[in-house]
Amino acid sequence: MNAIATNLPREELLAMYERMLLIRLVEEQLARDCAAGKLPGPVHLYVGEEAIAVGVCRHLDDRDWITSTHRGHGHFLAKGGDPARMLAEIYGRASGICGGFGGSMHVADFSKGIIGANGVVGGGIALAAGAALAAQLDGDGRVAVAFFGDGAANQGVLAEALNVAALWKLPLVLVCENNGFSEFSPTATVTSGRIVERARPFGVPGIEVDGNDVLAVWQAAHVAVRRARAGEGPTLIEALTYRTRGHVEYEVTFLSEPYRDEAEVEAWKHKDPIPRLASYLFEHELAHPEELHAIEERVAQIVAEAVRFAENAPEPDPAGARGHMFANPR
Ligand SMILES: Cc1ncc(C[n+]2csc(CCOP(=O)(O)OP(=O)(O)O)c2C)c(N)n1
Repeated sequence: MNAIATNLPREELLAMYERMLLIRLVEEQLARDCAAGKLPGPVHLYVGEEAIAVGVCRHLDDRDWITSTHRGHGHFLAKGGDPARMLAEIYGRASGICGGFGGSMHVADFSKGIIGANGVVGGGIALAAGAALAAQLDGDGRVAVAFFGDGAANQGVLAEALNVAALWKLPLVLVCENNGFSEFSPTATVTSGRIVERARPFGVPGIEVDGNDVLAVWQAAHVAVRRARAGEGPTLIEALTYRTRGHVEYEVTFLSEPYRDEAEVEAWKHKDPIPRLASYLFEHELAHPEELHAIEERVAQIVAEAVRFAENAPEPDPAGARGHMFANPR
């Protein structure tokens, strides 16, 4: 671990612990909701990958932009999105962050710089490149971050974004979350070479990082965001991680056979980023178990209130659906 990350103030470490936990508890809630048949649409959960969104977004403020993926709840919450309005959106309610018309794969909040989750694999990469160009034209020091998966790294748009961002020195940070799978295909069966090395032909720095170590992610993002803000151009970060839940929550209902080894899943659960940060805090005498317990209770309370808000919110008026489809409806 780099010296800067290990010298982080205790408050910063506790804030990261709390935010990772918020994502985890919201996702576990959604897993239960999905199993109970409560959700109107599919959810792709981020369980096990929380350190990436949190370690990166700690360097951003509301004016910076992020783009996300179909697995986007963690990015939304890490960037400061409201859990209650996100849950209401996923439950399809009028108080949802997009009025209940977007659902899980479209949670967005421009006031927080969250351009949105995205059902188009790789779609967020181009949107972030555009946001980075806008930031550069505005000259106000904002940066844009694209989160995307290893599957998305095989879309041509990554090369296009690397090319133009390197050429124009755009304030862009490309964060590939390599969780070992693209739907049900192991990464090794669909991806050649190392993703991090795809930056090199464009003269862009590439940083490979343990995506389950929030301090390592924080450190990599520190370097990349500083570079972007200083006008030095883009960076590609490849964060190695694993999704310990399915690709999509209800996959058990349509998969005829398992596509991965249970022992592998269990092994990765032992690298869970949240207990890992807790162990770091205890080992370095930066927190007592009671303190973390108090954080856990506080976060559980926030999630319970968010669920209550979402459950009690009204359904949207179906007559309004087309109003959200066009900027200037005729
Ligand atoms: C352009 C496009 N192609 C295919 C799909 C179908 N699809 C949805 S998720 C997914 C896998 C994406 O894998 P990855 O980018 O590694 O993200 P992960 O699900 O692992 O987080 C695919 C192929 C899609 N939504 N969009």
